[in-house]
Amino acid sequence: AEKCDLKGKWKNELGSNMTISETDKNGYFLGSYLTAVTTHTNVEIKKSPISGVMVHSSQPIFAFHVKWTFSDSITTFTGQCFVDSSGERLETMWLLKATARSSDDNWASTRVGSNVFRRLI
Ligand code: B9F
Repeated sequence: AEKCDLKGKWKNELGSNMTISETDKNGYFLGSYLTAVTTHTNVEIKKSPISGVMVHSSQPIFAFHVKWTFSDSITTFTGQCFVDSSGERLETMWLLKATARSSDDNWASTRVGSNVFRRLI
């Protein structure tokens, strides 16, 4: 299979966009994320910073987190880059932790899901 490179611009099935920078020699990278969706009303979506790490290989695994700048919440993503005839694809799963008002409310503060990203040319 062809090599998968995390660096560049990606879009997922929700329409969210992210840009990932060059990874350093240890696999660490930075980036920015613009989500297409939020369930918050009356908040302006802003670009939010990404920090992550990948394991160098032809179809690399990776993990990164997004610290949302417009809400008190963090999403972590883990996934793998695959290459097929239609190009590179990031298959991910995510956990979104919102700030709970109290420990009693904490049970409801984590969401889980999956996203597939395609490279933007
Ligand atoms: O909407 C989220 C949020 C957190 C606290 C108030 C609003 C922030 C944006 C999350 C975007 C997610 C999706 N976008 C994407 O590309 S990250 C995983 C998905 N992939 C409402 C209250 C608590 C959570 C939502 Fe909130």
